[in-house]
Amino acid sequence: MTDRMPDSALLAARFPGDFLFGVATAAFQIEGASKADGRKPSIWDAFANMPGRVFGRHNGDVACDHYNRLDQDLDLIASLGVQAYRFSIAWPRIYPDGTGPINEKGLDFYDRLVDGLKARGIKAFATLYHWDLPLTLAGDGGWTARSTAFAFERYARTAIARLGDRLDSVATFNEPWCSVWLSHLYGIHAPGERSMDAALHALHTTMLAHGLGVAAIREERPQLPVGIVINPTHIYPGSDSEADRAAGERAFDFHNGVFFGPIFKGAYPESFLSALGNRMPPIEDGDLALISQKLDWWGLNYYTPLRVADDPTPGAEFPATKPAPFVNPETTDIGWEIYPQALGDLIRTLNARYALPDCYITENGAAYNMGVENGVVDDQPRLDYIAEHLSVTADLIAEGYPMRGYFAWSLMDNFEWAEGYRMRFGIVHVDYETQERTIKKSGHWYKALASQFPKGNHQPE
Ligand code: IFM
Repeated sequence: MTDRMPDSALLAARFPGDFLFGVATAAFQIEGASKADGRKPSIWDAFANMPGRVFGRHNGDVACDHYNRLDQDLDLIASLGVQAYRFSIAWPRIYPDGTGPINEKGLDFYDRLVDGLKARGIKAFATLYHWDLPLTLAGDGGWTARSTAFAFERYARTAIARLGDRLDSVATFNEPWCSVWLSHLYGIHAPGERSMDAALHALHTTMLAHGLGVAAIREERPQLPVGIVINPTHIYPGSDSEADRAAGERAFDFHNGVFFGPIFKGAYPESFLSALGNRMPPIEDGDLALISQKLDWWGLNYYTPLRVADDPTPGAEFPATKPAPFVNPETTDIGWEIYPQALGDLIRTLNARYALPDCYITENGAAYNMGVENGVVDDQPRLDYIAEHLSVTADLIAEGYPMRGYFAWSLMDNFEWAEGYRMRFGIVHVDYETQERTIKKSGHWYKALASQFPKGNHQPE
């Protein structure tokens, strides 16, 4: 191992004592046990089992076998010295058909999970939807059908009625950009649809489900902090030309504004509506008021910026942009440009445009695929990536932005969606043959940092 370790004590001193350090995962990516205790398939089980959708036809049947190794994994989280764990609840474990009878055994698993966190003094940050829509609901049109929003509302109410007393925080959705555009327009994620019309319907159903979910959560547990996790991108125009700058604005509205607008301003962006509004599903009276209920916090998942140029092709569909070259040629193993300053630019831009509540960085991390050698995983580039992004986060705090916590993505290597298991984001390595977990160099470093904040009592010098 090299000893190029950014000094964790110096970095820690730049954060307030109540800043939360955590690690994050999602149900489908780690749990496995896809048929256990009454769980039925989600759209991701079906998608992964179709040839050509996921690298190597990998699927979530076993994943990290977390469902069967819960206590050991909770001990692992505790051993990392973090104060919080962000996980998602699998809707198909709770309502295997999306609606219909509750599956108590599914709830029992999350009972054990939150109890296990409490017993170890770790805060529980739950996400209700991290992409595993019960497959039965696809029969009605999945996220393109308004009825799915009401199915989500019921699921949210049930989950919070049972678990809400021990949660520290709940998010309705993880990254609606992915479950809307990536899944229904670009076809990369389940259900693999490539239609603007389908995507526009999925957009409004998702926003409505968020609003109905917030109301249901508040009815069940009025004191439980509620938010949503979004993955906005900072958009840099490829040049200073008027055309590229206008393309950047359209891209902002399409990739960010369609979520931030309805949630934080009660309206979809005007440019988006004038281009595509006639293809949106009906927006019924009261929808936007529900969607824009005040939130207690929002979560930012940040990895890389987006660089765009104008696409002058006649008839190019909104936002009519094409990719512009990276500025930093350095990428992570998944091919994403490393550009930490975009995290700062993004937070400043979003706060200038919207009245935002407290922010948690609910995901940040890097894909690097190095393995175990002599019992050690030397993932220095991941360590550097995390340290640099934390340094930008500390700058933002110094500027007065309400950054309240940081969750490393991910606790451990896991099912990276269309990339299968070939892309590794963990600060803990997983050997998928033996299920052995090995804390990587980045994980040891992160532990040294997080451990300086025992229960949020760190005193900056
Ligand atoms: O693995 C995903 C996660 O599920 C959502 N945010 C991005 C991560 C890396 O691609």
